[in-house]
Amino acid sequence: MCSAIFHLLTCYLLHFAIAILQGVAAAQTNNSIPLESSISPSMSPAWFSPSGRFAFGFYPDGGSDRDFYVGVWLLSSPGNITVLWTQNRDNGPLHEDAVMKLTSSGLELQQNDAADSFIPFLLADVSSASIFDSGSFVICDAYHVLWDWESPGPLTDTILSGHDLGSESELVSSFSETNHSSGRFRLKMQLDSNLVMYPVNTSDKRDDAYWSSDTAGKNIARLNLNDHGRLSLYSNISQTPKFNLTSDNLRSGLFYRATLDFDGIFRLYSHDLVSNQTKVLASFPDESTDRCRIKGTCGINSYCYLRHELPVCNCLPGFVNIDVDVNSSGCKQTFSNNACPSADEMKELRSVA
Ligand SMILES: *[C@@H]1O[C@H](CO)[C@@H](O)[C@H](O)[C@H]1NC(C)=O
Ligand SMILES: *[C@@H]1O[C@H](CO)[C@@H](O)[C@H](O)[C@H]1NC(C)=O
Ligand SMILES: *[C@@H]1O[C@H](CO)[C@@H](O)[C@H](O)[C@H]1NC(C)=O
Ligand SMILES: *[C@@H]1O[C@H](CO)[C@@H](O)[C@H](O)[C@H]1NC(C)=O
Ligand SMILES: *[C@@H]1O[C@H](CO)[C@@H](O)[C@H](O)[C@H]1NC(C)=O
Ligand SMILES: *[C@@H]1O[C@H](CO)[C@@H](O)[C@H](O)[C@H]1NC(C)=O
Ligand SMILES: *[C@@H]1O[C@H](CO)[C@@H](O)[C@H](O)[C@H]1NC(C)=O
Ligand SMILES: CC(=O)N[C@H]1CO[C@H](CO)[C@@H](O)[C@@H]1O
Repeated sequence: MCSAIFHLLTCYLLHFAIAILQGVAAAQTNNSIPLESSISPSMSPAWFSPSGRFAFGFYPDGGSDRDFYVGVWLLSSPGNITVLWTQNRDNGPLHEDAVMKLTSSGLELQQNDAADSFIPFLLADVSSASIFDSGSFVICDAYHVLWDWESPGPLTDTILSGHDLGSESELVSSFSETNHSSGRFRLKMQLDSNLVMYPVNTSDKRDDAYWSSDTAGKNIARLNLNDHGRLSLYSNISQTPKFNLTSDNLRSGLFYRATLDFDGIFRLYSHDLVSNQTKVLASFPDESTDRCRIKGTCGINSYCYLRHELPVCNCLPGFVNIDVDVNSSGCKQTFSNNACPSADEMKELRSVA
């Protein structure tokens, strides 16, 4: 709520500033992106915040330098980006010839090598866009924020300081550390006041859950991450938290985010943008949790066991990985082999989580 007012003000002031600056030399640093500006992976891949640490634009993903996605990221240390949000994460990658342009009708994405490549990100009467040192990226008309990825936004796997995961909203983990398409886990702020983690493609049933805040019926409407790195649960009427998941961090000058990581653990991170250190401040469930107890870690027809505390997925006898490169993809039957499992294999199966 606060941030909406903040954005309203910034849009208004922005417009004001542009009006004043017309005919005057451009300010040293400014985060206003004028209409008709464009970005493209090969030339100018992104629009940057004043500090240069936050950006909206094309980033390479999936371990390839030829596949790009559009999103918001943090330059967390020299040469390393931390992706905070991805647009159309499940639409497949874009290529080097893609161009994103800010026009009065929104963000237009063009890609020459695909027939259906023109995907306008439709809005009306756009006058500018801005990216801030808070990670906010907003598109404005003359006076209002028309679009903001955070509030209430099309979130992916992360919330930033000052933002909420509202009632009935959920975060969905990324596919892997380097691929930000939808992955295997979700964190949901339920209508019944419980904050719960499930594998994706399950209904909201207790039996499917692998973690919960245990606050059902406690009149909780949102999970919030504040500017001091405190994760708290709030009712929809009070400005004081009903439950704290973490406490305020006393150190200042840190940027916080909370991410449902690809391994199904929801982690609170701090980023020190001076020393460029990233730290994990809290984890839910706890890091010491047996990873095989995180439901959904291994796919269908496979079982999970720990090797050096990390989960490994093996197919049941007579099955092979659906995707040979991804053990967690689950397994399908091999029709050439329908022999019964051997006694040894049966023994191993007893440790199935
Ligand atoms: C990311 O993973 C998804 C799901 O397996 C896949 O469809 C997509 O092609 C991958 N993206 C990249 C860039 O490898
Ligand atoms: C931290 O990262 C920024 C951005 O890449 C860089 O300019 C700065 O020199 C780095 N600071 C340290 C202490 O490495
Ligand atoms: C990038 O981050 C990784 C993991 O946090 C770290 O090991 C690596 O040193 C970083 N690279 C640079 C260039 O800072
Ligand atoms: C979930 O369901 C969707 C749609 O059927 C499918 O594309 C996706 O692969 C499933 N995800 C997992 C982890 O099974
Ligand atoms: C607040 O939450 C309660 C139950 O959680 C709901 O009945 C009520 O309509 C909500 N009020 C507002 C203003 O959203
Ligand atoms: C949560 O933390 C804040 C800040 O430390 C504190 O004021 C508040 O009393 C705590 N709330 C609960 C329910 O513990
Ligand atoms: C995935 O499966 C391959 C082949 O079965 C195996 O060599 C590899 O160690 C497995 N990796 C993980 C993380 O389970
Ligand atoms: C308000 C302001 O100064 N806006 C400028 C920001 O920088 C671009 C060029 O990068 C100018 O076109 C804007 O006028």
